[in-house]
Amino acid sequence: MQQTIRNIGILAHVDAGKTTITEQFLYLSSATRALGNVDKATAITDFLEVEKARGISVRSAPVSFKWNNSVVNLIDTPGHVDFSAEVERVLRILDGAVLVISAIEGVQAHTYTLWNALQELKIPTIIFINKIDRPGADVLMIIEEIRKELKINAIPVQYAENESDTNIKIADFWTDNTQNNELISLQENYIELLAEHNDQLLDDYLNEMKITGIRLKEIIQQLSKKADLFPIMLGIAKEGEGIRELLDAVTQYIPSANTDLDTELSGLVFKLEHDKKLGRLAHVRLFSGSLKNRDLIYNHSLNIEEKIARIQKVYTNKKEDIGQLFSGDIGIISGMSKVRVGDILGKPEGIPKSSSLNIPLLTVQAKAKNEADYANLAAALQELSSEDPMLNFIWLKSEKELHLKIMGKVQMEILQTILQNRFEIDAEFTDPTVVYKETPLKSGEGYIRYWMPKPCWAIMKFKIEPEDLGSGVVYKSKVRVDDVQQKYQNEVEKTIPKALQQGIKGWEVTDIKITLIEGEDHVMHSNPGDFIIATPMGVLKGLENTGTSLLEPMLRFTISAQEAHLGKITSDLTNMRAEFSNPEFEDDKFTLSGIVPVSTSLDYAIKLSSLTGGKGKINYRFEGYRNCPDNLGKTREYKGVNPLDESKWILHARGAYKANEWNL
Ligand SMILES: Nc1nc2c(ncn2[C@@H]2O[C@H](COP(=O)(O)OP(=O)(O)OP(=O)(O)O)[C@@H](O)[C@H]2O)c(=O)[nH]1
Ligand SMILES: [Mg+2]
Repeated sequence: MQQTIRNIGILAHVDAGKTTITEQFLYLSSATRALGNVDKATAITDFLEVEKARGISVRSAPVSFKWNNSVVNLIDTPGHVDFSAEVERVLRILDGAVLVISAIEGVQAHTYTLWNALQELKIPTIIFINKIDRPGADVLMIIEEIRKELKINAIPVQYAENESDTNIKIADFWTDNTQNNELISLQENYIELLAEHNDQLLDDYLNEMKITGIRLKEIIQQLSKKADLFPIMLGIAKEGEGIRELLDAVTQYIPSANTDLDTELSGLVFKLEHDKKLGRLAHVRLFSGSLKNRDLIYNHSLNIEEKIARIQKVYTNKKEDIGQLFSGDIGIISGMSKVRVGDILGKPEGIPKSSSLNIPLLTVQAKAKNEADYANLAAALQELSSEDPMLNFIWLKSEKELHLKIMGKVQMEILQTILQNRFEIDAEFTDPTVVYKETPLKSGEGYIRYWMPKPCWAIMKFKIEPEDLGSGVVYKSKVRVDDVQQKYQNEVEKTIPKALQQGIKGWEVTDIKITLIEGEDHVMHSNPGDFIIATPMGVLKGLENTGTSLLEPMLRFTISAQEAHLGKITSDLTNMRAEFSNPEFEDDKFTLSGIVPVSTSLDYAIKLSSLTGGKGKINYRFEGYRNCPDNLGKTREYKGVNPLDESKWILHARGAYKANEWNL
């Protein structure tokens, strides 16, 4: 029988047991000879020093092993929201996922985010309820919670016997001839649910025919492979309970990758590392075609060809040369010096799109504790930013400032440790600031006549108008090509996004409509560069005329806690400028939802937890930007040379344009 391949991601809220499960898989499949342990800092996929020291995963980590005649490429992912970018990149290369939920903590904030993405991308997923050994674990209750909270079409394939006992046993849910009345009635309920998806089953059920467990499991398998239904399994990862069954399930409920070789190359870079000797190491999943050492391959995203040097694969803790890589598999390619994470190799058709989990809403400045390390720090951040482009690293050379975008404080602490361990740089960060944006207050015009010092000629008038929240940037030109040639107009359009990177309050400008309403070029004097230089001047002059208002990022939240804390929580929320609905009550608990600024709620999850003795929960997700009064937000100085400072700007921009380093 031909060997199949499955690329699986293991996902969960922080601490649910992903790395522990990965370790058990490796051990059980004989990929490793000793069982590693996160609590003893010996887990294979938590290999960074900082992961060992803190007991949390920070990076996605692929490993490979064989099970049931299938190659399983498993990617252990970090659960902390601050590292969502790592998970997001991995989501695009999966044939299936294991979503882990702790039997005690249940559905947590990040579980919702992950589930939404898995659904959007229609990834077949096995739900694994872990830690059923913990006192107070109630499997049936947690299954109901999962079905209700995630609004998921999920069906158990296992059952916990002797639950409140230390002798808890995981049994087959679809066993025939059971004497257990509770199980019989549960089976009936779920058969009805399954019958909604299968007409033959519905007929047989209505005709009271005997339906075997084997047949039901087959139906569940078919539906799971299409991501129409999701099996729920149970386990105690720490003790290896339920692991063999979960591994079997990976090969039964998740479809195998396309391993057809007679097709054109198509691959995606989902992770980037750096090696001192080999340079950039691109982790690639092939969706079709094949590759071998020294092949010249086409990078579709960069529109260049690069020669690959070596192809390797990580089985457990070290990389091994494999020389070639075939459709459906993942491997590590070295030799491509320009490759970036997210790049498409070969043809783009058929590569899954991405789904956004979280976007960084905070910005910080990095500083070297020792002034002499400044240039090294900049180089290190450049390298880290190529591995994680969401860091959005900006190096303002004239100000000697290093700016990054981050998701949260834990990410900042981890970055500091990585800079220390990997680059031997002592760095610190300023307090994070929310990433504000700005938008025009009213309509107005910006006029620019750039015709001195010669040779140059670009005359333009822009109309600037505010647009609805969340609408982004719209640009149009009403100027005829007789007045401004098309090639110059193209440069204007291309320069608009750069011109909007910083408005008059120092933040990115959005929700804006810009129309080029008048313009003039010159047969002799005009150059494309003149329009590139003039556009930011015209746009910023326009913004100066319209004025801008600040926008701040908002979160949509749901809080649930005990009724006794309602008064304190609502007063906290009011102080945080939250808008919220009336609470809903159930038993002695209440639930409340609304929206709140990111800037006022940064530490609220921790505060809520200490206020409620750990029982209160807050879930939130990014809602969008809203207007923010100037005195409650923050304006910044313009970074770099300001286009409104005309003579300085022209000098700077001409120099940059000539040197081909156009960087506003
Ligand atoms: N009681 C109990 N503890 C478990 C079980 N599985 C894992 N743990 C413990 O839970 C903690 C977190 O386990 P990890 O495997 O690091 O969890 P993770 O999901 O990889 O965490 P992050 O990668 O940081 O998101 C460790 O202390 C484990 O020993 C289990 O089945 N029962
Ligand atoms: Mg982990």
